[in-house]
Amino acid sequence: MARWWLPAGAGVASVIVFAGVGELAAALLASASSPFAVVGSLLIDLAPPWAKDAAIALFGTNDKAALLVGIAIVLLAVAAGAGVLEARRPPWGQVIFWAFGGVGVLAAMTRANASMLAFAPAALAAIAGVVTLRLLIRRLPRSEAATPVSGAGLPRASGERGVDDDDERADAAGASPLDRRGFLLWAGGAAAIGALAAVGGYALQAGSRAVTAVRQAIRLPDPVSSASIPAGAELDLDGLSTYVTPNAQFYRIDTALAVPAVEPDDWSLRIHGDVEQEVVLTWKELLDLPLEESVTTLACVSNEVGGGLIGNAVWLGYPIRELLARAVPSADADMVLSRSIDGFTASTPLEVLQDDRNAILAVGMNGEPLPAEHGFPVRMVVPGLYGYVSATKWVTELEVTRFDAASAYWTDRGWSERGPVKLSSRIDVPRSGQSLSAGPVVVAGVAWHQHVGVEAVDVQVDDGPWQPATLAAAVSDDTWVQWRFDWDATSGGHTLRVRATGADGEVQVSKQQGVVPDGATGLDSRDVNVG
Ligand SMILES: Nc1nc2c(c(=O)[nH]1)N[C@H]1C(S)=C(S)[C@@H](COP(=O)(O)O)O[C@H]1N2
Ligand SMILES: [Mo]
Repeated sequence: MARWWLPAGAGVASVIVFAGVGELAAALLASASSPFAVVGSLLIDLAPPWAKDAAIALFGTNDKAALLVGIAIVLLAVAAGAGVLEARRPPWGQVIFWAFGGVGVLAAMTRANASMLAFAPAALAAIAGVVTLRLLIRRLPRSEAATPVSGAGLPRASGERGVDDDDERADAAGASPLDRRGFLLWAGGAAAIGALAAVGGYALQAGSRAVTAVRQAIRLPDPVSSASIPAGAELDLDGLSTYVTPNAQFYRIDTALAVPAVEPDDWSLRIHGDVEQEVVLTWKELLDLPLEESVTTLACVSNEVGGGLIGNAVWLGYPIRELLARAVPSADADMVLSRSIDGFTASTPLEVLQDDRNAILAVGMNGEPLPAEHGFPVRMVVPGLYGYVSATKWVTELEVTRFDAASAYWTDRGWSERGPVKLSSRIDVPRSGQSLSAGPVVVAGVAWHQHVGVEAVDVQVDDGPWQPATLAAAVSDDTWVQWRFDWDATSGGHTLRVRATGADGEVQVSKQQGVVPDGATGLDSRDVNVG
């Protein structure tokens, strides 16, 4: 049998593992980032019009399927070559697999509204492919692994591999070459596992594919009242977080291994528990209600001082207080336990959902239906509380109850049962490591104290006095506010510190505390070197 046959098989088995891990990871981590799908989409975007026309002429409406089959054929052929290459000129076969992964990562990251984990499926696929390839090539039967060396005992050209190298390889890897039958079992097993993962991953994504299609077709109703963002809210400084955080950049935190795929037509919200009147609300009923736009900054209790687990969005939704009024909570109830379709729960003080703040059932985020990973079709947004006690995504139930009668997901894991957002501030610019020169330097960032408001922000240089920063405008106290401080920088190393003061006179706590159990405290600082 030809020398290349088994190594080529190793390459093919490895690429099947590559594809399988890619699909499975896409299903679990980053819906819509399957390496196949994103590379296909990239090719469609890059294809010149004549190629598109030709494809449609040839394959009609099956042009997309044809494209995927085409990608698969090219992938298999190149992978077979990579297997042969790896047997003869390692690590060039692995390099080809890394390149597969690189193309997948690039294609995923350049998609419009790519999630932050978009790179993961292709990256994990590449790792799995390379590991499989190395594993299989090391187990190649000796006779097959050999390079074309003519005649034993002849000196080999440097860099060429010969039979003896097998022993080295075996020692290093702790794996020894197998006989042909054993090798075929390994390669076949790897391919079978890969194929299973691919089919499983593809099937797991079926729900999210269907929901993605439904989501794209949704046209949300116009709000009865729109949010208007004052021109002065956006300082528009390079490196400063924008006032409104684009959906693709919005942090994502949840316990969902796979993003729940919820069909709006199957969705309903049940309000029950200590209420006079149980209320059930369907998607259609919700969309028929007068929906309002509001701007609210959402923050995670796990956000470290200076961290990025915070974002500000324009939400479209309906006040929860109105729905609670229909249900009529009993007089002794003090908490609403919201529950998502995947079992996550949050405990929100009843009075917070009944006062005049914009505690809403949200259906829209920054002008589009909620992205799947941000709770499509419906989530809660409550100004002033950390997400873990208020911002239930894929919400399906509001149970009116008492703090002494029920507890929520994170409370059962050591976090506080209540989670008001702590007054805090962050330095965005200068970025760490940014090169600065003496003279005027802009220091800027954001500060927040949701539902209370930020009164002032001060900046301290080294151990100098606290100096007032300028605050930008904001829609309301429920959002963060940008600030800037114009610093006359002198050469040398300096430490910049920021401290916010709330509208209630509270000064940001400078004592450092970790995030458990109810949010971090401390001041954000930046060490800079002025040249
Ligand atoms: N269903 C569900 N909703 C959830 C969570 C979750 O794990 N599951 N996490 C909460 C936490 S801890 C936060 S900080 C916010 C984050 O919302 P985001 O991912 O849209 O930024 O969602 C909240 N809602
Ligand atoms: Mo969170």
